[in-house]
Amino acid sequence: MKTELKALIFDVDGTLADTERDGHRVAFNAAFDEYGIGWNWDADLYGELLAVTGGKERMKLYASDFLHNKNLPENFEQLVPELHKAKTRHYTELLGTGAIPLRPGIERLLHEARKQNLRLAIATTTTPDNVTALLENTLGIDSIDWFDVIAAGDIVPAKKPASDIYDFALREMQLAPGECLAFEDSHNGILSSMGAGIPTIITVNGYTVDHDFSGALLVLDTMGEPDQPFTALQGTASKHTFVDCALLKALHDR
Ligand code: XBP
Ligand code: MG
Repeated sequence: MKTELKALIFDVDGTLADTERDGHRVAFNAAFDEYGIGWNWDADLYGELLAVTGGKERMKLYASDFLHNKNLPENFEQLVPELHKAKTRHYTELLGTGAIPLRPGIERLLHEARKQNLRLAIATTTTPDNVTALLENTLGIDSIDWFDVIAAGDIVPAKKPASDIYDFALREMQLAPGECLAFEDSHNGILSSMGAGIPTIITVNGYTVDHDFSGALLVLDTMGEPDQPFTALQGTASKHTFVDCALLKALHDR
């Protein structure tokens, strides 16, 4: 017997909103300026640094693989958490200005899913404060409670591509992977969600359009809107032109 679709689990960065180039990157650079360390990550370099998830991990990757651990700020290892705190402050302030909107179709889909009693969750590598700031500034303060679990940041030992964050969300919701669908935008993201056994739908963005999404149920440019149809890049959505609960249930039953 087929399992019923009970929950939707969303990645945040790149999936709910295009946060990386004009959000996280800008906040990292503001933190580097604040601490006077002379680093500046341009949009192309940042794309390469997205190979690793997690902001602290990303700064360490830059130091080791790009600077070969030369001319690092004094006490770099100890400075990383401090820099990261400053980066989170800059990022949440930026979100407070309304600079980063949700991606097309996200708000509509969340409202519809709630009406249809589908449970909602978040599984992300970013810092919890960043998730609440994005939700509050785009959907309002009450939207935090729409999610059964907001699994974020350092609550698990291994970040994506490890499956830990999705495993955590499933445990918290007491659901089996086959009762859920995951939404991701990146190769590391789908490795994580599929590693937890959750069928996954992808919406790509500028940084991830060429990633390997083998095994995805569907790869789309966006979730689409009734007046803004999506383009399917991998997989078929039959007659559907935007992601709604009917399409999700059909994909889940396949
Ligand atoms: C998101 C990330 C995060 C953010 C920065 O990956 O890689 O590192 O860029 O967040 P995913 P923090 O969308 O796969 O979860 O600086 O708060 O770690
Ligand atoms: Mg992502």
